[in-house]
Amino acid sequence: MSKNKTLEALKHAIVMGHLDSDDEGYDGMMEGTPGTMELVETALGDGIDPQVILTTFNEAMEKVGVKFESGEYLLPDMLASAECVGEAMDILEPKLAAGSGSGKGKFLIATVKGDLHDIGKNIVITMLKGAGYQVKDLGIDVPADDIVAAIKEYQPNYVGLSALLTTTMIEMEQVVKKIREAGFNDVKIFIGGAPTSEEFAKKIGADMHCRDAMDTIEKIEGTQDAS
Ligand code: B12
Repeated sequence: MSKNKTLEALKHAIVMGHLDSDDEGYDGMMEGTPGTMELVETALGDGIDPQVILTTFNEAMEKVGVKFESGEYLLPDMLASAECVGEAMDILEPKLAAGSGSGKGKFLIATVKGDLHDIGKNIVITMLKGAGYQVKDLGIDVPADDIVAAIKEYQPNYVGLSALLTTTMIEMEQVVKKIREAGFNDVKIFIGGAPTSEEFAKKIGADMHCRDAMDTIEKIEGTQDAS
């Protein structure tokens, strides 16, 4: 299979929630054919850059989102695709984090209260580790007060907040407010997640908005150059 075909097949497998060859996928017909796990191994074996594989994950999940929005997919279908990416990240993570140190600073990250999405956050974590940052992950659905308490304990240089819902991105404003009220004025606050934007980051007083994991690395390295 050519590299492009492998990536197309991988995207299709994720969209269809086809985890591995034992799994029947969304249409119940895919058992016995290579699934997400086998195709990620094939892609790596073909020498495809793990970053390119990550982009394929993104494209697949975009497509899943469109299917959900149109009513073609229900929640369990979206979850099946999410599971594919989650499991496949376990294969990719060691490749992306290879050769990492932890000397560039501490990064505390959380998905804000009310929000259960963590695929994007986990990709950002892997990339940060790979770039040499020490990362503390507070997980999903994290209340503002818990984030502030963790800052006190962990003393990070950076705090990252993730939200995928228009209803939960509003929570970020509370978190930023509480962090600053608690006197943590030097910690740099990064935000991300599909509904967020640079304009929104400015509005709520966050220091940085990042479109994706690559953008996060570029921007955080920019803050290192500046210091
Ligand atoms: C997978 C998924 C789920 C899974 C999540 C599983 C998991 N473990 O994460 C499940 C099935 C649980 C789910 C549930 C729901 N979902 Co959902 N979900 C998605 C979907 C399809 C993909 C999200 C994803 O993983 N994208 C891939 C990753 C790699 O991209 P990303 O998250 O954007 O992350 C990148 C950047 O944003 C950035 N980034 C992200 N976070 C951070 C943080 C920092 C600090 C930085 C710097 C950068 C950064 O870097 C990341 C990597 O490049 C999206 C569709 C979409 N297009 O986003 C809908 C979507 C987000 N969900 C949606 C909805 C409505 C829901 C539900 C309300 C459905 C329901 N009726 O119950 C629930 C809400 C549950 C909750 N309380 O959170 C809507 C949101 C609509 C809106 N505008 O608010 C979307 C957009 C689908 C749609 N088109 O309608 N969902």
